[in-house]
Amino acid sequence: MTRHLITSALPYINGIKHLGNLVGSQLPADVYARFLRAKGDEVLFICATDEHGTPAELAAAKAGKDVADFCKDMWKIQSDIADGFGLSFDHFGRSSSPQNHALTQAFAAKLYENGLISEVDEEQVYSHTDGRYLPDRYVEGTCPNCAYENARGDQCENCTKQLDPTDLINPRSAISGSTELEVRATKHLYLKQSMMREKLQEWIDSKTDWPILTTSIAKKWLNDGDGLQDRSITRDLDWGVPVKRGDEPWPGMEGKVFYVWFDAPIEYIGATAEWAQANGKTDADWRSWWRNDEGAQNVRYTEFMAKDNIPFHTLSFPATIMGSEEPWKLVDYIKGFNWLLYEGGKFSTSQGRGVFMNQALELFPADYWRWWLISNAPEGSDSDFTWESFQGQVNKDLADVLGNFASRLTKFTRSKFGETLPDGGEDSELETKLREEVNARLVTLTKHLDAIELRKAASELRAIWALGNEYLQEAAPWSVFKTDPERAAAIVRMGFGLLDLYARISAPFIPHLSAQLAEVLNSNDTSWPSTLPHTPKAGTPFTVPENLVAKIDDETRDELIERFGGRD
Ligand code: B3M
Ligand code: ZN
Repeated sequence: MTRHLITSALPYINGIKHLGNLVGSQLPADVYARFLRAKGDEVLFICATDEHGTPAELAAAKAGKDVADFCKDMWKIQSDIADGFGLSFDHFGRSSSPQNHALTQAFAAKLYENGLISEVDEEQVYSHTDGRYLPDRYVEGTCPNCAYENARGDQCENCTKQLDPTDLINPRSAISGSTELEVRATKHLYLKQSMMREKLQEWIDSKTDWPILTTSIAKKWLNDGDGLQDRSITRDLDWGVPVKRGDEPWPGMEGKVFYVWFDAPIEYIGATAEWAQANGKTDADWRSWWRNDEGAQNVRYTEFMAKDNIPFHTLSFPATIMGSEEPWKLVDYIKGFNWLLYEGGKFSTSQGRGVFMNQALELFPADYWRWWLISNAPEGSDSDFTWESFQGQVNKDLADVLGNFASRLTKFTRSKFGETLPDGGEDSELETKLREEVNARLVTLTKHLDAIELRKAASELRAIWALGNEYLQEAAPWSVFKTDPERAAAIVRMGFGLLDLYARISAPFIPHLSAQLAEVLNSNDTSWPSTLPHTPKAGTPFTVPENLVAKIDDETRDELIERFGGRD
């Protein structure tokens, strides 16, 4: 049994996330976690809100709330939405937790001890209009790398380049829009990432099985020399992890906090410590997931994230881990995602363009979204959410193929045989052929899930569902029944076998619908099957599932295009 540590990139606390955020990290991580649990592996699936930094302060100010209160309320909202989508985190933590504070300060102390932190007189943007320093996102302007005009002071969204506010061309305040900015000197801590170049290079080079998207982004920033500049890891802000060396004060750094991208990945560890505390476990329990000297050497650690987060996870966070010279676990596999577009354009939180997670849940059951998003996950390239495609896939795959199979089979069986599975009849060549086909496809499905190839996995699952319909079509129990009821009995029992299989193998993708399917035979075996299991026994009671999947009609689709600002 393998022990799997799985983390999803931590959603920022600044607002409710859209479908693009969901498919770029939390959802695929959930599918993988559910699959591995079904296979019988030990899984710890961790996520948390990323609560520090300027985005949190800006959002709290906009909401007219104290930042700590804002974060507390928004954590609850995000946590409830995650539940609504069936995201099966073992713990959904908060980067503002005491655990993360302590770990972040401890890492900083180690890095300092190892000569990897320097104190630098730095230039900071000061705004006269706003009467304050403007770190990171408080400054916006034109990207020096790609000329994108709305680049933020921490990173260009367009080309993923990590930036400092002073790098921006034509900078302006994100609070007031003012361009009356001045560059002033203040002292900050720098992480000497450049000293780690060789180690990081060697480590990335050893990851030959990683997706090209992940390694290409890592290598790009590693090799252009720029991505590995020494970076400032402190900020002139109130909200965040206070700069300390472990428990000790850090002379000259009073009133400053660590940069959000320094403490956020450490929260993967912090949230694991929070998980232990919340579940009455010991320090040794959480450390066994993270410390190679305390049990984590046999843990496989997989991270999920969208492509703009890749530089931080392939370079910055590993630099922190390696630089500590302590046996903390490094990631084993990074699954990165491209962008999900909305009707051909960008999802935009600021412009409210696209579908947000709370709205999605109000409109349709979570599984409709899960199914569309996973089937169209932006793995190899960007993918495009359109209402038409969403409608088409829900109606075809979930209603016509899966839902229809379940209701046709159960209704027919009840009408001819009553509410327990009928006796008699033997398998024919048709069933043997079906078994072979299903088993072959099961091998492929399992292979794709093991490799976290989610689109391929979804399409294989869809093909297995389709086999059920084709089988019923060909075996035609409704006409066979007239002349040979025993044979019809064998056919429907086979059908129930498939239904039960579907409940189990669909669960990572559509857990709620799968649970409804499992209820049909009241089965509670959720383990991952390697072959189509034996057909359920005659006499087994069953129920007919109600309202499995409701189709989306054209009128509704058009209303949604209208309401969500479809095409511009
Ligand atoms: N919060 C960025 C984002 O939401 C960031 C991820 C942190 S992962 C440690 O895209
Ligand atoms: Zn750029």
